[in-house]
Amino acid sequence: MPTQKSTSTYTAKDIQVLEGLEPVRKRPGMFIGSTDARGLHHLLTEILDNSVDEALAGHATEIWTVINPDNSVSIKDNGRGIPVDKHPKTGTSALELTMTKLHAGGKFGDTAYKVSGGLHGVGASVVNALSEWLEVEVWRDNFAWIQRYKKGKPEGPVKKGEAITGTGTKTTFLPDKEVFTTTEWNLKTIEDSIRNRAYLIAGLKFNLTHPDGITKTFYFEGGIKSLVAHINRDKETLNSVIYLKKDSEAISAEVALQYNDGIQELVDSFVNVIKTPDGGTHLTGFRIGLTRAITDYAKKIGLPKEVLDSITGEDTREGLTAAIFVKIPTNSIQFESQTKTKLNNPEAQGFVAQLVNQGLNTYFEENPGEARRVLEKVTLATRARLAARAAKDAVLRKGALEGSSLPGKLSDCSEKDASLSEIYLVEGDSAGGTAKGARDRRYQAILPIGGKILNTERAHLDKIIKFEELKDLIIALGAGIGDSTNIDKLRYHRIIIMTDADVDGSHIATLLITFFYRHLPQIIQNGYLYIALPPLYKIQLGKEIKYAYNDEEKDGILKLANGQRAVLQRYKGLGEMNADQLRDTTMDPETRTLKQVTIDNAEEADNVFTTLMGEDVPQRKKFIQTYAQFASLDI
Ligand code: 0RA
Repeated sequence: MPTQKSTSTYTAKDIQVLEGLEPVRKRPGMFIGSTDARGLHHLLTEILDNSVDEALAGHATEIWTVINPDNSVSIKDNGRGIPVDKHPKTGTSALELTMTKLHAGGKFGDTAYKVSGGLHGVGASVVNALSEWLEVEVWRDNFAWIQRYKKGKPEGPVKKGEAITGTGTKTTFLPDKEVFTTTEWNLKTIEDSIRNRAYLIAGLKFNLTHPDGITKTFYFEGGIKSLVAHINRDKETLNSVIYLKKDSEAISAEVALQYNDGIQELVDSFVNVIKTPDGGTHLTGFRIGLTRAITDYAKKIGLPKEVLDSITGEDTREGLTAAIFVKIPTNSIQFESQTKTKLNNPEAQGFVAQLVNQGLNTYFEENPGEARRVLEKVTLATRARLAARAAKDAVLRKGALEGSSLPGKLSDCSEKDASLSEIYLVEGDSAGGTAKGARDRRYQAILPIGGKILNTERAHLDKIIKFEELKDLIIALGAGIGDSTNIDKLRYHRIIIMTDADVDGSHIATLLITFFYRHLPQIIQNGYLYIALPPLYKIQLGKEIKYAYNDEEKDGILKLANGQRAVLQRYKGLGEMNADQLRDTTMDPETRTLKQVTIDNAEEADNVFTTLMGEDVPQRKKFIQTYAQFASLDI
C-alpha cells in the first residue's frame, strides 16, 4: 500500500507523487527517450517489466504477452494483482493512482531489485498517457476489477466484476498514433526482449502470441547458464558451462562461462535485467577475477616461463563465451553516463572479481581435465599473439603494411579524401579488368580478389598477414590490422564487395565479410562495408535495354512488354557484362544498388558466421544455399 503521512503536512515528495500526466503528453521524449520505434517498444517493456518485478518478488511464475490483431498489446501475469482498495483520504483506488499519477507506482513496491525502476522505469502511468486507450484488469480478493482510460484519463471508476478465484493483472493498451512516428510492432524486437528476460530469470515462463494467433514459449530453467549454452550451441566446447553465484545485502552476482575452440570473445553483461553493452565495473571485475584465477593455475601446473611471463587478460578470453548478471537495489544503481549503458557502482568490481577468482580456483581444482584444456587454449593464444607480433614487426620493418608501397594489383583512385573514395573488391582478375574499364577513376579504386581466400573464422593474425591476398587488402585499405588498427588511416569509406550472383560468389563475399567481422570490425561498425548487387537479367525490348535484379522484377518487366519482342539474358557472372553495362548496373552511384553490411546483434551474427564458416560442411552448404543472396541474412 502507498505509505501515507498521518499528519496534514505535505512534503514536496508527496506532491510529486500526485503529479498528473500532462507533462507526459506534452513532452513524451523526456519520459520514454523518443517517439520513434524505439520509444514505442519502451511502452511494451515498461508494462512487461512491471510483471517481471512481480515475478522477481516471488509472486508471479508466468507472463503472457499478446500482440492483438488491432495492434493493441495485452500483458498478463499471475502475480498478486495491483491493489484496488481506496486511498483513505482521496477516495481514489490504488489502481487508479498507479495508472494516472506519475511515480505513484514506485511507492508500494516491496522488491529490492526492481527492473522497472532501473533504466527506463517510468511507470505504467506513462504508458497510459501515451495510449489511445488502455484497460487494466485485476484479479484480486476473489473478484475481477476493471478500469478503462483514454489518453491517460479514466473513463469511469474501477468497476467490480464477477467473482473469481486466483490472482493476477492484465494490461491492454493501444499506442497513440498522434504521439508516435510509427505504431508498428516489430515482432523480432519484442521476441528478443522477452527471450533476454527469460534467460536472466531462471524458471519464469514467458508466452508471446503473434497477431496470427501463434504462441511461442520462453522458459529456461538454467537462467544465464542456458544463455551461454545457447550461444555456444553449434560450437566445439572445451568445458561444461561453469556457473557461479554469490549474494550479499547490497548486491547479487551470477556468472556463467564456457570456452569454445574459436578465437572470439563474447561476454554479455546485465544489471537488473538490463543489458549493459558498454560493460562497467561488473565486467571489469569479471576480467580481473578470470585473469587472476588462470594465471594462478598456470603457475601451479608449471607452464613454460615464456608463457607465464606474457599471459595477458586478452589471452584468457579467446574463445570465451560468458554472461554476467548483477542485481543491485534500484535506489543505489549508478551508471557512468546518461545513456545508462555502463555500470559505475564501485562495489560491483571487487564483488564479481572475488566471486570469479574463488569460484574458478575451486572449479579448476575439482575438474583438472577441463582446466588443462582451458590452459592449453590460453597458452596457444599467448604464443600466437607473440608470433603475430613478431611476424607483423617483420612486415612493418619492410614498411609493407603501412601502405608505403601499395599492392601492384590495386588500381587506385586519384581522390585522397577517404570520405569521398570507394574501393571495389572484385571477384577474379577478368571481372577486375572490366571493372577497371567501368569505374570513375577519380574516386573509384579496384582490387581484384582471387577465387580462394583464407577462411579467417578461426585464424590467428600471424597466419592472416602471411596470406598474400589478405595482405594486399590490408595494405590497400591502409588502416592496419589487429591491435595496431587505426581507422583514421582508412583510405576508403566505401568498401564494396562485388562478386558473381552465384553460390561461389556468395561464398567469397562471406569469406570477406568474415574477415572484416573478425579482424577489422571497426569497418562494419562505422558502416563502411557494402555488397554490390549486380543484376540477374538483361531484357532487351526493341531498342531499349532493361535490367532486373530479381525474378519478380524480371516478370514485371516482361508483363509490361505488351507484345513487344523481348530478348532475355540471364547473367551467370560479372564476366558476361561489358564495361558500360557493369557501370550502368552496378557501379554508377546514380543507378547501382548497394547493400550495407550492418551487425545489430553480435550473438546472432556470430552464430551466422559459425554456421557459414565452421567445420560442419553439410550444414554450411545448406545454409549458403538457403541464404545465397544474403537475402534474409541479418548482416
Ligand atoms: C504493489 C503491491 C502489490 C502488487 C503489485 C504492486 C503489483 C503490481 C503489478 C504490475 C503488474 N503486475 C503487478 N502485480 C502486482 C500487492 C501487495 C499485496 O498484495 O500485499
